[in-house]
Amino acid sequence: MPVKAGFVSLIGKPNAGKSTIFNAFLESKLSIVSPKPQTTRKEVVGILTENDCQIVLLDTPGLIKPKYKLQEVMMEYVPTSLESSDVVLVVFDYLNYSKTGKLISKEYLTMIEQVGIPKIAILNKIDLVDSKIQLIPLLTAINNLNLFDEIVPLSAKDKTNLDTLKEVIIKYLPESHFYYDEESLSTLNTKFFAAEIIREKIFLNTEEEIPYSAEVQIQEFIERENGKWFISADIILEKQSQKQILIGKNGSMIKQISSEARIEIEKFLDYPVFLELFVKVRKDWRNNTTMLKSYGY
Ligand SMILES: Nc1nc2c(ncn2[C@@H]2O[C@H](COP(=O)(O)OP(=O)(O)OP(=O)(O)O)[C@@H](O)[C@H]2O)c(=O)[nH]1
Ligand SMILES: [Mg+2]
Repeated sequence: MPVKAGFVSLIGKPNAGKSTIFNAFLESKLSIVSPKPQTTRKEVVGILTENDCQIVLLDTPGLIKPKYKLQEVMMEYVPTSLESSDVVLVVFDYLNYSKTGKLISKEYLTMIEQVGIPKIAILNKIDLVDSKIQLIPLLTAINNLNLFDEIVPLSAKDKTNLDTLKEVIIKYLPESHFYYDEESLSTLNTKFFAAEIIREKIFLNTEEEIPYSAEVQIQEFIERENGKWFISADIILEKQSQKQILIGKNGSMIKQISSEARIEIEKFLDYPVFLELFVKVRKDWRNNTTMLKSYGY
């Protein structure tokens, strides 16, 4: 039997649940998740290989109108992911639609319209309805776009209907050789995931502009005695006042972030880790092209 393989991008508004779907689908937490919008900043690659198919899933930053350079770069990942994709999954979430009554901006609708690949709409967060009837307005609105080959309602949180999603993706996947080793989970390295885990803990523990002004750079990632790994990372902020908040009273906030991050990094790597965090200030880094480049954007 011929094998199928291809690249599948996940796009949609911030907070729609793209990264939660990505992790649930891959049964592995590779992409960071938070209740705040704009958690994902770069393309995250995850690979699912089964006997006769390989799905290379691409998680992307939520669609926004950029207000500063970092957001401009974040939005460049979306068309780039689409260009390399064989199938696109556009995520709509029940909660956002029930609050705003809006599906997606015209600009991004046009972008999706123009890609000549199969398009699957995902209606996420269906766990929030008591009755399926409540989904009808959103289903109708998606259907009226006349854009999608399929619509899959699911709950990434409850992991319902993910098998249907997989079947639908495979249906539209081209016949192709595998792109990566069957054992590969991602093309990204452990440094990337460690930095992302630290960034997630910043998103979960801090408020207002701090998570958006924070960048994480791994400085050292080395094995020390007895198989214990030493990781040191810089957390870069934009202002001195943010540094004080992130450190917290007697260092309580940074200790909390560091402890949560270390536990999760250890779980991810499956070995003990010593994590050291340094908080630095680089004025207005989000608008500085040279700094953004040096941070891998
Ligand atoms: N109730 C419910 N909440 C969900 C579901 N999927 C995701 N969420 C929540 O929605 C929030 C946003 O989830 P993310 O996966 O980070 O969303 P995203 O689309 O990746 O967001 P960005 O990276 O900011 O673009 C988190 O609080 C999730 O727990 C779902 O199926 N049901
Ligand atoms: Mg995300």
